[in-house]
Amino acid sequence: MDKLYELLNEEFVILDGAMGTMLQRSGLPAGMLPELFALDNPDILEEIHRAYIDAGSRIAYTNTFSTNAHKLAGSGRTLEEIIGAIVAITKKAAGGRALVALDVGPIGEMLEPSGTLSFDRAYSMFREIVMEGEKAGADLIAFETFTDLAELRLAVLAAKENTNLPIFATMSFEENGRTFTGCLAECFAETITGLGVDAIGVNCSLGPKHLIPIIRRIGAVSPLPLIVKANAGLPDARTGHYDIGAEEFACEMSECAAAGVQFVGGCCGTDPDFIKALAAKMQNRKRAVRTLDGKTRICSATKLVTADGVRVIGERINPTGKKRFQQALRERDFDYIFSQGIQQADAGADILDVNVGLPGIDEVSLMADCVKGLQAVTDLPLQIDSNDPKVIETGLRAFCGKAIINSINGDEDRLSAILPVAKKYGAAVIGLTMDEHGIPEKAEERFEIAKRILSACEMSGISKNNVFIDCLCLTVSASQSSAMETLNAVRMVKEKLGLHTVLGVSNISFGLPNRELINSTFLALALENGLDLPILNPNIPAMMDTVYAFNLLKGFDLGCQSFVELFA
Ligand code: THG
Repeated sequence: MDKLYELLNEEFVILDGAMGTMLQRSGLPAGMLPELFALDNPDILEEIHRAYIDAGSRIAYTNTFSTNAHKLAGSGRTLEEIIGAIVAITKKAAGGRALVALDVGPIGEMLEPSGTLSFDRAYSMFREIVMEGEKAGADLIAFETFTDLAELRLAVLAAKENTNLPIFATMSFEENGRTFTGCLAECFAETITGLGVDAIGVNCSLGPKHLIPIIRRIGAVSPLPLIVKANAGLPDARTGHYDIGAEEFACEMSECAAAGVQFVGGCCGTDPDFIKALAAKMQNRKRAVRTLDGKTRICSATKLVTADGVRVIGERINPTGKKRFQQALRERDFDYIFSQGIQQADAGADILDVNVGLPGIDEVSLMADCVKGLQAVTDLPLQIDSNDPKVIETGLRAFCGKAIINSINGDEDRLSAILPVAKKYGAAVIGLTMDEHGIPEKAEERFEIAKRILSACEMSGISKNNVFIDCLCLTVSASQSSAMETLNAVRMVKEKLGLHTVLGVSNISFGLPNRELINSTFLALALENGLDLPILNPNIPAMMDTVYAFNLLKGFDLGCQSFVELFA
């Protein structure tokens, strides 16, 4: 880690260029794994690394992109053998002039549910690779060319849980800013930054001209150091040759400076001449200071929900008070459970709360299966809702994206059980303004608990942006002043702490007639007092309509466009 920190002080760090094409030039036969060729020709591999380092590379990526049990099947070689030998050759070539990054690519098999590779199998494959890399003496791990965010997440978790090495993570994007599997650049940035890697970025698939707009989007979301390892332009469909030369590549790549990118290098079609030109070009440049937009985001791999207006959390995946749903949970009737998710998505929910807690039920395994299955039927981000910390961790682990935890409160035991899990998975948390003594009556006291929750979160490394406060909506028929206390508390949290706020609004009307009227009126009041993320039943038109009208009246619905589309 210390060695990487030294490099982090530098304006730019030059990475290396392509390995595969260099090996082909040196006789790698078509169809042969580069790893196996290199084992038979260690001098060739060493010479390529040395050429890149002579050209200015400060980090050498090992020739281990395909070193996994799936791609090596039938080769007669073990991971230990290959990684041990190749890291040793790379270290020898580096001779202390460059760090050695264990290069790790995707397994090459689709993960469940699109493919047959299970999460556990993929995780254990990555674990084996990274542990061998650390044992062999790599200085860091570079995951690259991933297109499935779920696979990259597993790889990063395997590295974080089984090694002490710093982690680089880059994905390959198409021009539209999505990967081949549809992962959005911002979703990658938000999710992988949340897992606590050391640098993120883009590699392969496009030349610098097309990758720089994408790295800018990533850099607006993530504070981490950025990486661009671009191709030498685009390949000619007929010859397979890339369309820009070393000078043009270096020129286009120098735009990385203005985008605030620190780690620059080449991918397919580049060679030591490209890296030399790049190193020369970056020499007198200054890296622009990036400005993050500071917005709060929740996401799945394919859908980004920015909390810069009212965003609706659907409450229907919850057995409370619902016989039919309870029966579905007991019978593991996933068709019914998932239909509740689809219906809410269609009704306009932005996020889905998932609560599968029932007495006498295996909540851990139900949560895992629900979270996995829901991701196959809807692209909405999820909110993991349970009293049991084990269930929360299971849900977060199975969810590919940045989730919300429902919930923590001012109780020290709850905080110490949940905050480390929230930090580990990069999730946002909902803090209820209650503690072991119950729910205070007065807004001021609820506000005090919110302050305590915020400071506990910050102490655990969870930023303000990821702390949402729920001032708790109680049944108005039981205590008439409580609605106003809740609204005042929401306003105080919003104005004095600057935090996002959540409320489960339907609690307000228990035991009263015409609940819809009370709920939708209370929702309007709460929104006006600063509620950002109402938890509600989106299938009730009066509730969603209140949200739409509120957005229109507050000027959030530009040109009244959404409203007119919905109702005209
Ligand atoms: N804050 C936070 N989380 C919460 C709440 C909150 N989660 C639970 C709850 N409150 C919000 N979710 C629900 C889920 C189910 C019901 C109400 C709120 C519910 N509804 C019907 C009713 O009102 O009688 C049941 C009958 C039915 O609709 O079929 O039970 O405040 N952070």
